[in-house]
Amino acid sequence: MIFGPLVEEVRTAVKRANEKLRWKLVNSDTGNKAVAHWLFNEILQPEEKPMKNRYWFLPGGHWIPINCSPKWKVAVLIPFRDRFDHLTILLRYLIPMMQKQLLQFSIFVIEQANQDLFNRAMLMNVGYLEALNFTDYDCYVIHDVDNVPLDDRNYYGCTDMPRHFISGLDKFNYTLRYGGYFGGVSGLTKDNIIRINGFPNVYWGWGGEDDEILKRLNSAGLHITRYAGPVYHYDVIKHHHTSAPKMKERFDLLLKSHDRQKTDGLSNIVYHNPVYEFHPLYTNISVDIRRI
Ligand code: BGN
Repeated sequence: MIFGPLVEEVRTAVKRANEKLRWKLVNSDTGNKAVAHWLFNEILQPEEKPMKNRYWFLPGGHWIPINCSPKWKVAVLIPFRDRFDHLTILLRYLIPMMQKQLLQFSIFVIEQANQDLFNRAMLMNVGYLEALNFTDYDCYVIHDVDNVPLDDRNYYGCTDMPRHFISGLDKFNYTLRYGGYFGGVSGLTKDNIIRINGFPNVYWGWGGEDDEILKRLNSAGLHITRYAGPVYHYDVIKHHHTSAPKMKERFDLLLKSHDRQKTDGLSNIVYHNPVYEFHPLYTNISVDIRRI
């Protein structure tokens, strides 16, 4: 749907990119920082870089506007495991929306490759660090896979950061359950993320990590912006999965979040051998994160 008649051309480009590029990215001794852009230029032939909707498309869901210099270079980070049916729905909305907004953007799906409890915030750290391999993003949108924006005027650039993008969810009659909610879809500049030492690595299981991220921001003197009104409404995709187990220790962790801010986050994260896979609409980074 996104590519229309270009779909075959895109499939071929993606296949070629996986053959030619992937190993260079995973092979850390190439010292990859921000070289993916260069690798794409150097290694892909012009016919492997299709154009669509006034955008230059690079395999793995990287979109660069052709006729304007974009106001923001946005990395969309989607923490993920086993929700492929949600992902296809989300991307169907997200990609045309961000193209209309003339942003430069890349979509990264950060997949937890094990059966341990899901750790959304640690995947966000991985996504932030791995995205540095691609280009110098100045804006990060952290996106739950099942939150679908309903109005394409909900701008995903990093103006008035840090931001919470949601004014209401369908399941709460388009309100929020509490004013300090910071989950679902949030936006941070690169500088915001560095200022708070990234995200906590200790939240395994459902809940609390978003509250801690908000606390981190506030204690760094960063206050969030949230706009009101229907432009910022989202629908949450309904599903039949059993809910993720809630994390019992989250109350204690939250109480002590201040003590961990400097030591738990980008400063101490460890993970090994992320696996890259380019897909037409996104780059999948699969990673077996472990307790630190
Ligand atoms: C909150 C959770 C958030 C979650 C929202 C969803 C906690 C911490 C204990 C105070 N917070 O209750 O993580 O995103 O619900 O509505 O569980």
